[in-house]
Amino acid sequence: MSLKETLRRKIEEFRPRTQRLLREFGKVKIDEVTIEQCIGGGRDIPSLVTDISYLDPYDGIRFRGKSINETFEALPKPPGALYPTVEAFWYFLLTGDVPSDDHVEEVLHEFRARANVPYYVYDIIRALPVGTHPMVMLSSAVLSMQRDSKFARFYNSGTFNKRDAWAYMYEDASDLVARLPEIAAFIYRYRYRNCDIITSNPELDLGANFAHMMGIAPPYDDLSRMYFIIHSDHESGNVSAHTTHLVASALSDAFYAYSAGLNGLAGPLHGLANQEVLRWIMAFEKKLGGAAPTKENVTRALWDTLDAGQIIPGYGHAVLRKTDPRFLAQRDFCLRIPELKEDPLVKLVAMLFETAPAVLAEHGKIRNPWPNVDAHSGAIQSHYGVKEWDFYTVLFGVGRSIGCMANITWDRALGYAIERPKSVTTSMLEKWAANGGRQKH
Ligand code: HAX
Repeated sequence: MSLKETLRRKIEEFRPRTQRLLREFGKVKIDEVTIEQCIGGGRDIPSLVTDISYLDPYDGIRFRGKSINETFEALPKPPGALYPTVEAFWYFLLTGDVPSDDHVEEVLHEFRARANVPYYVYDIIRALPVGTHPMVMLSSAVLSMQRDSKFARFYNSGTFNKRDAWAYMYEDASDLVARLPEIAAFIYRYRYRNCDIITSNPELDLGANFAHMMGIAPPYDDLSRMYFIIHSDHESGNVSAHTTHLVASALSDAFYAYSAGLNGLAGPLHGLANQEVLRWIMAFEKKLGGAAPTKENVTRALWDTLDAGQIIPGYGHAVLRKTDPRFLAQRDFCLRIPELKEDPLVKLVAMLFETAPAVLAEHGKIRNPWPNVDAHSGAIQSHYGVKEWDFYTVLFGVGRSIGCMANITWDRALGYAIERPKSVTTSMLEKWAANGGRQKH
């Protein structure tokens, strides 16, 4: 049975659960909201539903109930590879089932058929002024493909109905995931390799093809598979996933929605932190002027940053209260490859891991002094020659599309409502504060 048919069956089976919750238990209370949560970015207010991943503050992310290591363990891998294909992971995220080799083969086939990037996407990237950030290139490229959205065509067809909407969202979502590696590699080679573009090799899986189009030898193929999988999804409340979900909730198609999500990912408190980490490390190395990094001078540099009122990029998290397992997955990758383990930048990342949490804890502001996903990726990319750090968030954007696209397909399948939380005024908060809480009428 095809992935789409399997998904159709799963959706039909699942829908009654959501409908029953709404119909029979819609008024059951699940939480209360404080003033601090209201002003402070909505932390911990349960107001989104997803079954694709769940983020536990201490255990980290679980994709469809599996930890990162369990996911790597369970999914089929290409011969000789350490990590599963993105195609296997896409099947798993969408359906919750571990795919067989035949299922993976079918997704590989499907992605090949979908991977053709329309010519105008490249015209748009080329038309952007010199010095444009690669995230603007990526977001513009994604937005431009809205022209060919199958969901938008269905909406305008006069036969639109909520029940079938997911199938058209699935079409756009799959097209987008299949095309992004080629667009990202094009941006890289266009911008940083004198427009020396390497054409796609459709015989390869998504991760290997990306490595090929980047012009980087193995194990960059395995790195790409691992990297895209760990960056895919982090439940729904993070800025990129939430923005994508929010925009799609207005029945905007996948291209409108993900372009918006990418713009959120481009913020330095979110996905751009990976470029900021390498920028911080390079500035630190420059300051050392050739001297070896030691725990003492790393500690001093961390305090200098904090004393200047700046943040330490790659540390802290809105939900996590422990070292991010996505950081540890990247560390594991380094430990498996001897030359990477000995790379000076990778060693410096390890030294920061040993020193920064204690400094941040002593500084006393941060709630979670442990590294997040962005603390490691730049050092690994740099080892394989991708030293242009303003490209790093584009890599994140390729990975994040997998989770966002799986989510908005299910959003439409379950008919989630247009998102519209309620605002209050400061005067109202002051009144409720004086009264010890909001008065019930
Ligand atoms: N360095 C210095 N100070 C930090 C800090 C850091 N890395 N992280 C948080 N703080 C400060 C905050 O600025 C805040 O200070 P004020 O009270 O003066 O405003 C205080 O500690 C409390 O913040 P928090 O509750 O611990 O953190 P938030 O939930 O508000 O924010 C962030 C979470 C991830 C945005 C934050 O920790 C941060 O800015 N980290 C650095 C940037 C970063 O690595 N971002 C990537 C996060 C992962 C991700 O989304 N990747 O895409």
